[in-house]
Amino acid sequence: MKRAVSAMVLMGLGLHAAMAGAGEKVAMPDPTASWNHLWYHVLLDLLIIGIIFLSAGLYWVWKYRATRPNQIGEGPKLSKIGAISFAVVPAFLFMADDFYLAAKGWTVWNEYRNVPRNAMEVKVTGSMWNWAFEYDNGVSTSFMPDSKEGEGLVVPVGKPVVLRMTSTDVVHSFFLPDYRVKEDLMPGRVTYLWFQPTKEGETIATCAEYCGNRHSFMWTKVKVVPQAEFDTWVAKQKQGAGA
Ligand SMILES: [Cu+2]
Repeated sequence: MKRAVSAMVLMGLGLHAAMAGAGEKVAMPDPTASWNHLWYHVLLDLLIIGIIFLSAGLYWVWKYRATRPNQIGEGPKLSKIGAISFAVVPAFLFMADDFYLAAKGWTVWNEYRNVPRNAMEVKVTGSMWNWAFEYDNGVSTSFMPDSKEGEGLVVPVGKPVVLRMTSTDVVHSFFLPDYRVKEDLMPGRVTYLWFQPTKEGETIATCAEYCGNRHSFMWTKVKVVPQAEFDTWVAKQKQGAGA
């Protein structure tokens, strides 16, 4: 019994140390990659811990099964230390993992709070129930979810984008699911989030804080285009505004 418990602990700790070591090597400039990495880490940890506990459970179910009808079972006698370890060791395994993941999450969050110097800045205003974007070159766009009119957020690929955000009415939250980033918007305050558009194409951002009747319709297109196409788009928007 004691041997089974210590084998379980050693296996768990060994695997975890190996995984922790592997995690340290990953560079984390892109918040999307960092959050993804952390998420896969959580899944892997749960899988390993799950397999360890499930195997131990199944083994004991098999070992202490009834072998004849009306058998009165008798549990193994544990020493005091055995009994205490039986409760403390699995709890410690879980907690060590929780603390490790919490610390990792804290690290990713702190890194993510630093905006790259070369980031393109876009001002975002959330209102019940749409989004408006203002670029520092003077271009401004919006998106009307009902009519699907408006350009939404257009950004060039490969350049970090920082959104400086505020709200005109209630609390909203700008959520970019494909980029794993989300931040609240409040009246009278400017909050920010940044992301690294690595792939061309269209995705969506949606409000993630309940803000009234049409909250679920409060979304916008987010388009990632090549730099040249972005420059042409900016020129066209400026022309449109001037005309
Ligand atoms: Cu909202």
